[in-house]
Amino acid sequence: MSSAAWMERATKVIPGGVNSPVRAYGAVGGVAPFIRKGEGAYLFDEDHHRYIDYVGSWGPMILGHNHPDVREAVMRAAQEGLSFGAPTEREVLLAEFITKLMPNIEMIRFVSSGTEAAMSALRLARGFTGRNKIVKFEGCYHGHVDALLVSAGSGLLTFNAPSSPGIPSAVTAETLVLPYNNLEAVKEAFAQYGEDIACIIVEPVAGNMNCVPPVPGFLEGLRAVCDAHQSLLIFDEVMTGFRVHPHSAQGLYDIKPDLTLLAKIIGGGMPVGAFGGKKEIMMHLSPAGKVYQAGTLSGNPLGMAAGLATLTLTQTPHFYDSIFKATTMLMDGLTELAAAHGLPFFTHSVGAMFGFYFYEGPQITNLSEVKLADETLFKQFFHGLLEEGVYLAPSAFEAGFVSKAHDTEIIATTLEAAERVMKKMNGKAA
Ligand code: KE4
Repeated sequence: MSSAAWMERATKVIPGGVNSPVRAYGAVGGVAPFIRKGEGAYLFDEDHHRYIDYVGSWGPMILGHNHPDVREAVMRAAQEGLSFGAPTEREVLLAEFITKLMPNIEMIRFVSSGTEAAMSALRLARGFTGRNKIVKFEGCYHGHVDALLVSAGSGLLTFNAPSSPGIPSAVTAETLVLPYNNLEAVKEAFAQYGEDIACIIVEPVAGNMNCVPPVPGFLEGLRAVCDAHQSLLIFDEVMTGFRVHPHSAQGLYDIKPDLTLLAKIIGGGMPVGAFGGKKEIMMHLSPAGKVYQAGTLSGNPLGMAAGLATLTLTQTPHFYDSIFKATTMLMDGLTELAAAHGLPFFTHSVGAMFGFYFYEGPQITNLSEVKLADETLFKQFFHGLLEEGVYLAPSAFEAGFVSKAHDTEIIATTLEAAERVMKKMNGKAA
C-alpha cells in the first residue's frame, strides 16, 4: 500500500495519522513517507523509494540503521524475555558505562523517554532545593512536560503554539522563559527571583529551533549564576549526549552541570531516557530519598542492550573524528553550492548535528534570529531533496544528524542532489 493510502488509513485511528506531531509534515506540506525499513544511512519507504537519512530517528541512530551489533544484542536479550519489572544486570552495566564516560553523572536513573527524564529531573531539582521556580529558554524543547511547554521549540514552535491548551496557568506560573544565549536576561531574572529558582534547564546546544550553539561564555555564565544562588544547572543532553563529543556537550564545553538528561543515543533506537548527576542530589530520589519517581519499563533489558551496544561502538577509535568530518564536508559543500547559486545561506554545526538557514546572517544565536530565515526557500529545498532521495527533518526548526554510515561517497551524492535542487530554486528564487 502507498504512503498516501497508509496515511489515509492512519488518520482514521491515530490523531493526525502520527504518534508524534512533527512526523505529520504539517510544517512542510505533502504526505509523510511511511518507512518500511532502515539500513545504514538509508531509509526505504512503502513507495519503494530509498532515501539518504539525515534525521536518524531524531538523533538515536548515530551508528546508522540496523547495525548488526545492536540488532544482535537486542535479539540476545529478547531470547531471555522482554521485561521483568525487576533489577537486571544490563541496567547496572549501562549505568556504570555512562557514569564512566560522563564523570559529572555520579548516579543515574533510567526512564523511557527524554520527556520522562526532564519531568523527573525537574521534580528532583525542586525537591532537593525546596524551591519552585525554573528557568528555561525560548526555542528550547525538553519534551512535552507541562511546566516546560511554554514557548517550546520543536513541533510547538512550528505550529506557532507558544504553549499547549490543557496546561493550567498555575503549572507554568513558576516557569521563567528567557532568550537563549542572553546571559544579561538570566542575571536579571536571578536578581529578581534568585532565591526562589530551583534550576536552570538548558540545551547546551539548542537543537529544537534548528541548530543554535551557545555563544562563548553563555554556559559558563549559567554555571556561575547557579553557583551564586545555590540553584541547580540541568543540561538537557537528550540530543547532544554522545552526539557532539565522546563525553557529550559537557565534555566539549568543560562545564559541570548538577543534573544531566540523556535519551536517544543511549537507547540506540529503543525507548530509553535517563537523568543523573551528583550523588548528593540523586540520593533524594525514592527509594533512597523522598522524591518520588517510577516507571514500569524503566531500565528495560532490550533498551539497555541496545544502549550498551551503541555506546560501545561510539567509543571505538576515530569514531567521532569520522562523523565530525562528514558533517563538516556536508555543511561546507552546501554553503559553497548556495553561494554559487545566489541563495542566502547560513549554517551551524556542532559535532555530528547540524542546521542550515536560508538567511544571510551575520549571526543566529536565538529564536528571534532563527525566525529571520526564509521558510519558503526551506520548503522548496526540503521537497526538492526528498524527490532526489534525501530525507531531511520536515521542519525549518529542527536539527539534522549524521551517522557513522554516512561515508564520503554518501555525502558527495547528497551534495550532487543539493546542487540539482539549488539550480532549480535559483530560478524560482530570482
Ligand atoms: P522524547 O520525550 O521525545 O524522547 O524527548 C524529548 C526531548 C527532550 N529534550 C530534547 C533536547 C529533545 O530534542 C527532545 C526530543 N526531540 C525531538 C526532536 N526535536 C523529538 C522528535 C519528536 O518530538 O517527535
